[in-house]
Amino acid sequence: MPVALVTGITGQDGSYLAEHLLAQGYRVIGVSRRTSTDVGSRIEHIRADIEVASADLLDQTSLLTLVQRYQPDEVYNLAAQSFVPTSWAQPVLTGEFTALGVTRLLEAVRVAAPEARFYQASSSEMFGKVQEVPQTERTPFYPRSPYGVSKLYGHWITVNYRESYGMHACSGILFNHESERRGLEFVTRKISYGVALISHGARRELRLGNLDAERDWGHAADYVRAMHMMLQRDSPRDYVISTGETHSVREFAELAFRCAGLDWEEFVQVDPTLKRPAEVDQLVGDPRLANEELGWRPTITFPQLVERMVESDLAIVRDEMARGVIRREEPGSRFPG
Ligand code: NAP
Ligand code: F7E
Repeated sequence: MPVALVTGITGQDGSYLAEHLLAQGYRVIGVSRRTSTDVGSRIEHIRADIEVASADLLDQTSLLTLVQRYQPDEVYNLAAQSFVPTSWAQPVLTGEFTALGVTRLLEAVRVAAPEARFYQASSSEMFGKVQEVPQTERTPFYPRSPYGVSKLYGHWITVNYRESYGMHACSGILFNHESERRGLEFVTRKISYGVALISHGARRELRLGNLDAERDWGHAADYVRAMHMMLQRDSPRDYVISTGETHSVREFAELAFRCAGLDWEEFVQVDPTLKRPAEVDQLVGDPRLANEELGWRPTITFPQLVERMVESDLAIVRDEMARGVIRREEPGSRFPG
């Protein structure tokens, strides 16, 4: 039974990747840091099928001990401080997790399991102020946030360990991928959950920032398949993983409200305080290399993604209201930014 070590197991991608690897017959070791509250809701349904080990990207010894103990065949580094606005509020911490954390894990693998195959979760945020459209594996990078800069470090250190030590290390340059399990602070889930709250009468408005930003949005379940496919290649190489389509935040909102039979313009308020110090205006990836060499293709379309997220949040909010977790909106209160 091949052994896969997955950091960031409690995150969106960690949960989908674990499901996929279990279906492929792997022994899955999920890595979680110690927290004072339970962060395991996304993996509750597979908790009996995986093992969860404790380690932190900030702690070199914990990572080395982990790799020594489990001797993984494949290591997927999904852990990161992944929310772009927080990277301006906590730039040093973001660099520690999202940049140097990659070196710490690579060092642990180099020392304790050098034959293991290593996947780094790189990001389209590295393209930032885009230098060409669409973006490919050869497009120059121009990150626009401390998060993007940190991911770029993680990307190049992975290339460097591949070239310096001959390790089977590669990066997936993944464009935005969302799901019913997306964190509530990211714009797609903020919208789908906001639509559900409004639809059930628990809120009267949804405050958003830049409606003109355009993203290449896919579904996380499709994207984790690409991560696994990349590690099955004999020679490691980096790939852009995207749908090749771009849509604005406005379009996402319009469609999401329509899924619930509502007109977005009646409920969405633009809040300038939610705009970013430096924006990534438009992202659209060219996934042809992954199509051709990996045989990877997304299966969930943009309208299906939006519909799935809205349907899921309508059910979640219905249940939360039935349990009294959400109260109907008091007059004058506002949806939190
Ligand atoms: P996510 O939901 O924010 O999950 C991040 C994970 O990292 C969580 O499990 C979190 O654990 C863990 N983590 C954070 N700091 C850690 C630390 N110091 N030590 C150990 N674990 C730590 O992110 P995601 O959407 O699943 O994304 C997965 C990866 O892909 C991230 O690296 C992200 O930057 C990258 N990425 C995401 C996208 C996207 O559109 N989703 C696109 C490109 C790249 P806690 O539960 O304890 O907080
Ligand atoms: O923002 C705009 C915002 O926070 C998307 C992460 O997974 O993907 C993600 O980063 C766009 C931006 O994701 C609101 O200004 C408008 O232009 O959902 P987001 P992101 O910043 O693209 C990349 C690939 C990653 O690697 C990251 O880890 O939407 N926007 N109004 C808003 N965004 C938020 N969050 N909230 C708003 O109210």
